[in-house]
Amino acid sequence: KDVTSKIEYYSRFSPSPMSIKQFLDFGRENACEKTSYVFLRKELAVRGANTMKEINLLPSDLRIQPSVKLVHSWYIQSFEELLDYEHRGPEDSHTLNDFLDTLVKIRNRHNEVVPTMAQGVIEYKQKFGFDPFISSNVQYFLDRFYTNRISFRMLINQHTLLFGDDRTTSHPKHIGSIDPTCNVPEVVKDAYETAKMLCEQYYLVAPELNIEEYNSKAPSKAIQVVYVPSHLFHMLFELFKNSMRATVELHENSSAGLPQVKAMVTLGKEDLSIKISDRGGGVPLRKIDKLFSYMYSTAPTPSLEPGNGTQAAPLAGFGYGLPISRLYARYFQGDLNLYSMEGVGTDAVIYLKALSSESFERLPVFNKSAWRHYQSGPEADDWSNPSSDPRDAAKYKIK
Ligand code: W6P
Repeated sequence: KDVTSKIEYYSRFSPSPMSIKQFLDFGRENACEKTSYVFLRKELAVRGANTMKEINLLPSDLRIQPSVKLVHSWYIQSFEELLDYEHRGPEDSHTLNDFLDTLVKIRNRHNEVVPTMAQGVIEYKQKFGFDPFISSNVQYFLDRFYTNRISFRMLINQHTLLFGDDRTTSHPKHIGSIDPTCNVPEVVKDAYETAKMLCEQYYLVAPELNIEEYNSKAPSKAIQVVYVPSHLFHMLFELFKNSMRATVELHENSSAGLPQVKAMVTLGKEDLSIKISDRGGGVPLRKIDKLFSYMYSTAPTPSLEPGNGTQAAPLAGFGYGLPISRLYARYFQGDLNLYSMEGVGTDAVIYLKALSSESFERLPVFNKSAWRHYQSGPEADDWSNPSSDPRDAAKYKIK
């Protein structure tokens, strides 16, 4: 009956991935609150239990940091609140209303998970320094942990938007958080304008935007997709902030003005692709992986340091923006890649599935294979290392 054995029990189930199409069908035709309730009380417990099993496998030096323990306690608390519904039937209207309140409470409790985990990584780094083995464990864990969180919030949002009080205030065309006719270039412009405001606040200037569209299926039609616009906005906003910062910092003092940031939106049979290109000087290949690294990219937030309170927040670069944006892209079977040419500029490409029947959730599963990832020690590399065993050319000289 104790919470540990319940976590054991629910973690043995694998999460059930939903496709965007399923989310839609569910919300449109037989929008049945009782069915949704019965599905969610189990599915959320399963997804929560799977993640808690992985928290337990984190390196203990990291797991004992106060911030990590705090986040863990939120998961236990929310899991226990979900267990209260195990034996409450869907027929009682009190059950359904209480469940809605519980979901909102859980969502709010977990609002600060990302900055709190980042704080935990900072605490660890201050005590133990940077360790490449721990860093690869943290990368593996946080990618899965944040994907789980994205999925948890997706499920909660769908239920509360379809059946809760905020039902009437939401966009009439949307099904929960999904826009069945999400106009991609519109979201690109929207994200650009928002980033532009921040950029102008901080630097007093911002590069212009140039958008091109190629709809290979219907050349004269707007490019649309069945998608969660807030996820798309989140990714694009992050990319624009990075592109603008690089552009302004490289060209601030140039008389020629700022080079445009270009966006290209394309639609093919399988992929909907969005490329954001800047002429911000680029990033060497060696540093590209680091842009997605949780452990490299966590530094104390400058604006949170004492005596820094009145300064405008810097545009980007101190946080989890890029790795989490890539998780949003991958969550529905897409991806986010950077192609940089050092000295000139960077292309960032978001790939989405063009068909909603192909965008189903990509979810972490806690199993033996996941478990093994946390056990393996730092193995010897199986590629040559340029610094080890330097050849003395003289040895091979023919005398
Ligand atoms: C840069 C670095 C970067 C990261 C992500 C997106 C665009 C850019 N541009 O220079």
